[in-house]
Amino acid sequence: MERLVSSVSRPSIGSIRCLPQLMLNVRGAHKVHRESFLNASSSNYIDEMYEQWSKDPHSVHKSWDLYFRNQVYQRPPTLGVNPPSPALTQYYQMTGFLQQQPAAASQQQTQLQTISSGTGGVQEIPLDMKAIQDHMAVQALLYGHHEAKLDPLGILEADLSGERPEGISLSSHKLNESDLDRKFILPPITFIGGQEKELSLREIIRRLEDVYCQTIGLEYMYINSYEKCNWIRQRFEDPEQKKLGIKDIERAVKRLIRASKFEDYLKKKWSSEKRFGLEGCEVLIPAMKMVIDTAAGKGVDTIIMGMPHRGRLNVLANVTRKPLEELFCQFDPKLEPSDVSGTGDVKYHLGTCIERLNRASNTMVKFALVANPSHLEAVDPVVQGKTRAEQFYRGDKAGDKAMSILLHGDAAFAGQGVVYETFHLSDLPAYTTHGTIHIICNNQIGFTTDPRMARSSPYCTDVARVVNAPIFHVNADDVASVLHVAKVAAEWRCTFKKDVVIDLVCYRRQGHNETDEPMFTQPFMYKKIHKQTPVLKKWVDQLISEGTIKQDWYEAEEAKYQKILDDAFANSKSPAYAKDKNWLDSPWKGFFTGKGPFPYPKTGVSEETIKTIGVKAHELPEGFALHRGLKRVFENRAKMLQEREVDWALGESMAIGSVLLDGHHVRISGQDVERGTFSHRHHVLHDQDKDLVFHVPMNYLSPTQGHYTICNSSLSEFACLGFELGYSTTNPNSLVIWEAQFGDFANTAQCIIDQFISSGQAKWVRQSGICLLLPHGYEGQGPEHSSARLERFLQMADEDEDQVTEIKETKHLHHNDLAMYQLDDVNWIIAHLTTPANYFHILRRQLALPFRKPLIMMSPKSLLRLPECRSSFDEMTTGTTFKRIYQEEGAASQNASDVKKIIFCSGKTYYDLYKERANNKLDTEIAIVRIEQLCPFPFDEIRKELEKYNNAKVCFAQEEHKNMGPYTYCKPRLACLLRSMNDARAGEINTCYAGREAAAATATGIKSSHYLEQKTYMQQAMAF
Ligand SMILES: Cc1ncc(C[n+]2csc(CCOP(=O)(O)OP(=O)(O)O)c2C)c(N)n1
Ligand SMILES: [Mg+2]
Repeated sequence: MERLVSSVSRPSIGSIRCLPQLMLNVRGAHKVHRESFLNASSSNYIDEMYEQWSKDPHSVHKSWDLYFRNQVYQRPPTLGVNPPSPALTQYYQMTGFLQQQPAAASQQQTQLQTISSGTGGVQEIPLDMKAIQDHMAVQALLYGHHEAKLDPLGILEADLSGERPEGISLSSHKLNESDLDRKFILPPITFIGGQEKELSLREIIRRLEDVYCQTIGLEYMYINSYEKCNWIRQRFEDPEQKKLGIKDIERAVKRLIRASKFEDYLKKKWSSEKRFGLEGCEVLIPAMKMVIDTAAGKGVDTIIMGMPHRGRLNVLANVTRKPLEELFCQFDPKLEPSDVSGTGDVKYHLGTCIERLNRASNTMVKFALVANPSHLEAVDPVVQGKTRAEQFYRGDKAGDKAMSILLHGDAAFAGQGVVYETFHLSDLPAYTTHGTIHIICNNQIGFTTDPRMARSSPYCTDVARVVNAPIFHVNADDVASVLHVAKVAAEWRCTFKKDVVIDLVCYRRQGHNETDEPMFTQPFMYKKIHKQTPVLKKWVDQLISEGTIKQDWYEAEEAKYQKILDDAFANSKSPAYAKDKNWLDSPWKGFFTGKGPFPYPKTGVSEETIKTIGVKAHELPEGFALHRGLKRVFENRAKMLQEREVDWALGESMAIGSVLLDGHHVRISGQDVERGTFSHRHHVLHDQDKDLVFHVPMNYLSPTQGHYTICNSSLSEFACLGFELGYSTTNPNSLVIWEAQFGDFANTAQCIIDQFISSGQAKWVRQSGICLLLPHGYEGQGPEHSSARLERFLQMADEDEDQVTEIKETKHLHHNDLAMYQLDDVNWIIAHLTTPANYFHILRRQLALPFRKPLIMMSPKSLLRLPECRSSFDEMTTGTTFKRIYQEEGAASQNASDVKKIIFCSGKTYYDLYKERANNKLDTEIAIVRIEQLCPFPFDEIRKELEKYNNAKVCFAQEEHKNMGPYTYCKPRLACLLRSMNDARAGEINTCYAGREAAAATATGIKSSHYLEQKTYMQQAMAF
């Protein structure tokens, strides 16, 4: 793009075009008008605002509130001199500057504007000058980036708009070329003057253009903080700040050599292998290293990273410094991992964890690159959760030690909703990681799709504006600018603990992957790319010609790295490097190192413990005003405890309380979990007389207990579940629970469920004990408040429906208990429980197992208050354990051979069946067996029931529709079991079904249909 003002001494057409561009970008003026903080620059207006604000801070716009709170503003002490010219007055009016005070401006032509300077002093500036300076600076800063030369190819504008705004000539704004040589006092919100206090308009524009319209484009003026804006201005407007020392240059050249030669090497050795190379954005490596060096210099020692396919191998090799042997052996199809079984993943998805010395800071830094699926951006919240957990476990309350870096592609960053959802976690008290550095590898293409067809926002980074993150766009072919931006971004994060975005505007030298032909779809772009000199050569040629580095030195460095690559390649043939454990992003040192066999855990606790929790979980601080309704709830609970009983909520409290008392950390999050969607939990109590005074009794059980975090979440399932998953992988000795508001909504987090939770261990040897509570049950609340889609979770279980599980030899732990073997062998546990005691045990079992498995729980709604749904202390005390099934214990069990029908069921259906059977006086004829743990399927225990009720018809009952619920999962397993027993009833199971008919929607929205369906299936269940 043509330079707007070529030099101070050349008052050209260009300069005439430039002035309004900076001063009155039409789009810009419009935006300024809309942003109340920036809009009002007149002192009258500010005074009015101040006046209003002093009386009532809520009466003004939030931006004004922040402005005055920050104490940037001081009232003007005097009236001033210079009247604004009629042209300027007209101009202000046109642009909306004077809309609040036209009379004041024209009458009081001597008014002064007073604002504090960046260094805290107060300057008096005549209004007309002040206004023009302010306006100019503000406009230029706000919109200069639209004119910046960000595309290394010079084709696309990074903001997708190649058009100059209309009305670009000076004359259309009542200004002319003579104004360019007028001197203006520089406002304190700019550092372009250096030592100078005033400059000609031409020079001001030239300097602003140099800072804001070259290879760096800055967006930050929406940040509601004078201090933060000034902080950024200072770092970019002062040319001294950008200068690199020779050491920095040499270090960056070496890094660029590594980044570039690594790709060349892979291309040469494995030309037909997909690697999603970094060519065109090699500068990412020195940029990331600069970020890391800067952060490490400020005390960060743990960096958790998430990134997509592009350049991932390069990041592993040159940022985390994963041994090249371990990378190269991934390309060898003959080398199988020798240590752990699993189905594995492609090499550009794997994670890793490496600790190494950072030479720049001379400190040890731990890197974790989190494994991820192809699903772009899905890893973002997982990284944040892991980072938060790292910070929690080491008491890093402000994120001084652990920090996350997220890398993104331009198309994915703009397109994927989870990016937005993750941004919204960034400042929440229970989710913040105290600032993330986002780096976009903006190659201006997504697979074959041009950004003009892929997004509606000007920049691919616009989503970051929702959290007021500063966005630094930079031309990736200007290495020095990239390094500066990277340094400032890291300093920003470490100073303000807020997110920041680096937009590396680059290109993609190959197709989407190395086997793709990009000319099919991007002929124009790729003709340019083919002619584009690689950034390493470009920069090194420049440095050599300037005499900054020597050719010999450069060649020696190149040769050094070539040797490293060759040596690693030779070594990589050894199977010693092919180990799955090399790819673990969260190794758990010291976690169950024994080989087993491990006994099935007894998860009961002493009666003393139960009583203590019962009391302490309901104690209040002195003078705490509890809600009247809650007092009644607490009284009822006290009565229940007196009777040695618990309901669902108390069973949960007992599980959590006892885990806490064992010293473990517990974290429960989700929408409205503090109270509980169904108002049953009440773990966070609010003082009725004071705002924001609340109490979490479960954190006051004992001084040695683990910490309890219970937090309501943002209204996002995808990001919040991802976050908790990441959290759960960091430390196996804590209980991490995510609760859906209703189970139905969990499918907006389907990607986390499918790609991470159900298959994470198989793909990435990464275990997680996360527990999902998914309220499920048909209670006439319509299609979206009934089903958590139990069938989907069951269908994803990796257990063979045609095989009765037996203990087999495994590579991992030894087991001689079938229940343990099954649990270890399966990808996740799925339960649909009927008693508070079993709920208590299954939560406790999560931590008692010598391995970690995700637990998917269909959790109840009406059972929360059903009087029959209670458990005695006796089912929870020492020696008791989780029951995979509940046998029939009533009359039918006394004469099992006479029983005509055995009904298998799970969850709340049991209580309906129980009542119906009693009403029909069929207690001796029908046995009901509850399958509490659906997956892994308790073949051994069910076999005993089938043997016991050997003359009974085998039936399965469920309240869900036939194509949903547990039926489709249980039917083949029951049949398989009966076949294995040579039992003739194997065929019957196909016909004996009681439940709703197959349907498209999960539940009817019509109450009468609901009741009819309920009645019909009960009748089916009771029929013979
Ligand atoms: C959620 C999701 N949808 C679709 C894809 C298929 N896909 C793989 S890469 C890609 C383009 C990504 O473009 P960009 O984010 O700009 O990254 P780049 O490949 O250009 O580095 C697409 C659509 C995917 N991996 N994930
Ligand atoms: Mg792209």
